[in-house]
Amino acid sequence: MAKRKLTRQQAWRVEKIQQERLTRARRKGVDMATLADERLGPERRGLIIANFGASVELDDSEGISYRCRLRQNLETLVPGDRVIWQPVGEQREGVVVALESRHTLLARPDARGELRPLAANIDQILVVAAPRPAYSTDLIDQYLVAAEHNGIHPLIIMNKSDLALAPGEQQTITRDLERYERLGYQAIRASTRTAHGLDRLIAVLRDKVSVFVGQSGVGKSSLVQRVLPDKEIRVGALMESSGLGRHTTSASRYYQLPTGGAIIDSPGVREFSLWHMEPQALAQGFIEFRPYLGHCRFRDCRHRDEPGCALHDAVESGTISPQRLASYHRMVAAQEQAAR
Ligand SMILES: Nc1nc2c(ncn2[C@@H]2O[C@H](COP(=O)(O)OP(=O)(O)OP(=O)(O)O)[C@@H](O)[C@H]2O)c(=O)[nH]1
Ligand SMILES: [Mg+2]
Ligand SMILES: [Zn+2]
Repeated sequence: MAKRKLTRQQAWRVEKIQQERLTRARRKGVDMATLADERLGPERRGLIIANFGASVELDDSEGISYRCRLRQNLETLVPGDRVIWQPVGEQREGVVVALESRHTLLARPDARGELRPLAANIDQILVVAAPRPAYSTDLIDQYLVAAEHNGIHPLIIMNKSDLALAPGEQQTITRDLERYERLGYQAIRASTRTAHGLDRLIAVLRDKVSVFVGQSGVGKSSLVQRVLPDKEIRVGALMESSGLGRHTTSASRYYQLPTGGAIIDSPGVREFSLWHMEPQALAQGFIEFRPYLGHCRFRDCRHRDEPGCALHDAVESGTISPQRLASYHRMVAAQEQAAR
């Protein structure tokens, strides 16, 4: 409970800082326009399409694209961000002066463990997996925990349903997907080769801002290409020898959908490591655990072999799957390992 209160307070503080920054930037923008740079046009609203580091690409309200530099002291902008910007000159260029507050933000730690934002103002996360490169339910669970933690609706896409698999492998996939469906997560089998499942995919994308995440090489960009055949999207070839993806997509990008809504393609990861979260917070991210949390005999129960563990009882009675509890334990262990 204390944790929740803190989060809300933090959110409020972040909001306040952003509002102040926005006001300050507006004031500064007016000064600049009147005093110094008369080429600087009036302030406008924009939507970030891609971030190239020193500059960003944004769309104005008519969907016209501008390349913009960034005013100093702006935080990292990501696809989906709403900003205030000013055009400069006649070449569809400009300067971003402020970031509007985000209603959701998906972030992940980089190689150095620093949290980097990935996409903003998204409604749903499409966790893409495939038989090749082999998926891991641990990685899917990490995305689900991240989504739940950020209050973003997750769905699972099992791509490459056209691949011929051994019967055992096929059964494992079916069992894994059914486990997620029992938890209430929508799981869609799809193939960009046969178009299997694409109608269902297009239906869930309508009027929502969705981000595609998942391992490199599972076919995120290929799915985006299928949904938007008119766009040119770079798709990678799997390295035949290793079966691993190659990190074809190097930066996230926002694509408006003609049917309403948008999709953000993101670069794949080999591993998605969560930022540091306490075991209790991780447990909250496993939605089926929620009704049992706080009901163990010991307040500091680690849900391992303590007597009177509500989670273990739920596994015994079949309402929590042993796979998900084991996945939770591996996630806690990985966090402890990283903290050392
Ligand atoms: N058999 C099969 N191959 C697919 C399917 N979808 C994509 N692929 C192939 O998988 C490889 C990787 O596809 P991408 O779309 O680049 O994968 P990605 O997830 O965007 O990868 P990153 O950008 O590196 O994260 C390419 O060779 C695609 O042709 C599919 O449904 N079936
Ligand atoms: Mg890609
Ligand atoms: Zn317990």
